[in-house]
Amino acid sequence: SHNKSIEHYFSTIGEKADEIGLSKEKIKKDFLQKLFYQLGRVPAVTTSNDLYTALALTVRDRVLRQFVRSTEEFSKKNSRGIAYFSAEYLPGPHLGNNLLNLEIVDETREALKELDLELDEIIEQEVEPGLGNGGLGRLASCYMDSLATLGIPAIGYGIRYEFGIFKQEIKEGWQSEATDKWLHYGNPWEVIRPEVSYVVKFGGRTIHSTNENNKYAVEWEPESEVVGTAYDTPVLGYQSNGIIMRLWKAEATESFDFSVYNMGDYYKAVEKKVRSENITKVLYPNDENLSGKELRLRQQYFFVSCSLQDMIRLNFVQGRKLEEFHEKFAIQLNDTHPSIAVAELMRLLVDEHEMEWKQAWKITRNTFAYTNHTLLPEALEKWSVSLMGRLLPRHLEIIYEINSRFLHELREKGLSGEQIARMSLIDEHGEPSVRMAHLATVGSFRVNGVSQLHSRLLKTQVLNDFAEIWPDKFTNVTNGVAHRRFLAVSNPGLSRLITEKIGNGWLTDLTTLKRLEKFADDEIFQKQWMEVKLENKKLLSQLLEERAGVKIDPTMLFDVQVKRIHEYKRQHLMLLHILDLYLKIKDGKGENIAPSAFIFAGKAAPGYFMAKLIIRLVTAVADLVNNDKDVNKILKVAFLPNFSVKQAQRVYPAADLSEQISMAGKEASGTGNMKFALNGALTIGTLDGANVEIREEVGEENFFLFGQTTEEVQETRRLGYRPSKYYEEQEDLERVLDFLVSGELGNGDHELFRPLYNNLLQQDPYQLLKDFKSYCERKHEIHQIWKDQKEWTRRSILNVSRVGKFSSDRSILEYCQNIWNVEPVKLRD
Ligand code: GPU
Repeated sequence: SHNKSIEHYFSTIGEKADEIGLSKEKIKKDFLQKLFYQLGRVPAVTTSNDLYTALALTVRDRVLRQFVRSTEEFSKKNSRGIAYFSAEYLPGPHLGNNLLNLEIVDETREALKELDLELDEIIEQEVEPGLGNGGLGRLASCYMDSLATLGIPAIGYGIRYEFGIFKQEIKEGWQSEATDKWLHYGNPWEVIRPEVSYVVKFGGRTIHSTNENNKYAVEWEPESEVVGTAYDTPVLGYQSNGIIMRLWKAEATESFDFSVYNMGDYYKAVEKKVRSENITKVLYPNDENLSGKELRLRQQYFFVSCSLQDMIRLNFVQGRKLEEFHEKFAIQLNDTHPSIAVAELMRLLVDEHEMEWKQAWKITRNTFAYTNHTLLPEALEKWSVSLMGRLLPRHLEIIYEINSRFLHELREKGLSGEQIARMSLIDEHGEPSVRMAHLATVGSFRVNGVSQLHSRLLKTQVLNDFAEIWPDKFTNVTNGVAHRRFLAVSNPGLSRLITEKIGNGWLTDLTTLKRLEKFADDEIFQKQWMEVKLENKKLLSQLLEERAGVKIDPTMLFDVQVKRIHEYKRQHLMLLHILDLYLKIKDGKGENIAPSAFIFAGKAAPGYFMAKLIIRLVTAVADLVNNDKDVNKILKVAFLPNFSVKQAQRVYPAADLSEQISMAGKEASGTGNMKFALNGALTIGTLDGANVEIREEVGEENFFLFGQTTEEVQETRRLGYRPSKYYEEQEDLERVLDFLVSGELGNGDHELFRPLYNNLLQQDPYQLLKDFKSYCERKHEIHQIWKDQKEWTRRSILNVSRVGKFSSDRSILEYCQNIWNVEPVKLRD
């Protein structure tokens, strides 16, 4: 059926597949032309990057064609457009995904084969844009995929970081960071729009006056200005639509350069240029932690201001009045990183477009919706009032004005002084600061969390005061994942098997996977299912041998935890358990242990000592286990360096067991949990984030639950948690913890892991010791079930057939219905 729909679509406007380049012949011809005319190469003399670039350019033409068509359609419909504001995106490699969406994978493979080239090798060349830290950035890109597929007029605004998330290398067991030069080989996917650019001001002072019409007016006299230029990357949806991700790059303004230049100070002019361009130089590598750095606030304001100016321009281009802005657009704030937008839109409307405050506020509050992605106190953004006043003096005034009107409202409602202080946009404790989550909540028409549990905790705890006065403002949208990328593109074996059984309807409606359920007990199907998994595990084994130097028998149980390294995610709980198994085997008590490969990957924020020490512990445990002849037939441990979307696509298809073991109440949703389940891994997990809903969907008998609930965690803390109690009471635990400081790990250095040991025994803020026992028990049970491969496979099939809910298509439809009030625009019949 491939090509049908696109062919059909274009045939309605009188074009044939060959003309629009979907045939093998045309792809081959264009590829050779790109190679020759764009790169000056003939097939006999090329580098692998030439081949990649030529193919990418060939595909890009087709992508752009789709995009232009959709833009025309969208503008005819003139429905409300969605602007997704996100400081991070993690699109992953474009090529394979675009081929799938254009439905030209086979044609392209054939075309290349005729030239003696391998499509998969070329795809492998791509360097992905690492413009995000982890889940939040990847979610933004999953949503772009679904917005495009569902035909929703949308644009993703963000920052074109010159250096994305650092490249992680492991040196002597430690993480080391190298700069990510993702643009080094060029970027064939973006289109530069030099004429789409805006001036952004910083610093200086405000001048308040009454103008000639006797109107109160404020002028912002900045200290400096930079220009933001748009770089567009088309994001294709499955079969038809395309939307853009518009990323801003900072450049020096001409006027500023010239004025200094004319004064004869050439170096000063250049210095200014360098300083301006610094803004979009590098992504802050902190995940769920504040940097509090001025440059970060500059980045946030810079991209938000460019984006809002761009939207206001679009609003006028489309012949609309500014008063209708909120009818034309909804803006989704991806966490508080872009929340300065609330003040910026007010500034643009009131100061630059001379709108009355009240009307501007009505528009603003009907434009923004805010998604919260964490409850961790250390991740709730705050900016010191003094920094904000220095960098964005007018915005600080606006925030004070919003706040004074808001607090006035609260007083009228009769709230207590204490409650009002808690709700204020300004935190007066210690150094005064602006609470960005409060600004986002007050300035939005809707606030959502990212899983049922998280949204409930948001309402009852972190933003409880707000939920009480505005109960209808709060809602939930459980996260989802781009299943086309994370199943169709990255797991072709399983996709083929599924499609053979139930057809390919799952590509556009993941819930149709439930048709697989009736084959869960089918022995032939089980066997095919196991074969696919085994093939995927062989591929991952090869990768692990290359990248981690660890040889793994692909028949082992692949027990995997891949995600950012964070204490709350408890990678170290998994490590304590591995050490427990190690010691048992050494004692000759390993008879019940299923041969297991423990696979880790993930980056630690460069300044987060404990997280880096956890990585060091993974490599130390790997050294110990992999080199011990008594153990290494039963256990292997590997750390796959530099986890990325590209790596992720090779990991999920090969996993048997998915580790989702955060302390309950801490993981807002998790999305890796969904990707694993979709690829047939079973989950061991706590009742945290979306695990709760995954378990609900797959059935409790198909989910390995352990650990305390959120309520129990909180009760434990309330009662005065003393972790050493568990150390004293549980011999196994005592032995494992003491082993950390025995000198047997980390080349005989007793002190290496002392900080971790002390942390666990003295504070254990994430209650690992309390959950250790139930975790080990569950693991034991898992190992017994693993031995029954049929039973395991049956559960694996059931898991896949029941996770249809977790497509990002479903999430986006919920945003449309419950938040944005827009209907998907269907381009085809
Ligand atoms: N998340 Br806040 C990030 O990846 N980075 C952040 O700065 C913040 C949240 C994650 C959550 O930890 C994860 O639970 C969630 O699934 C994801 O955002 C997407 O909502």
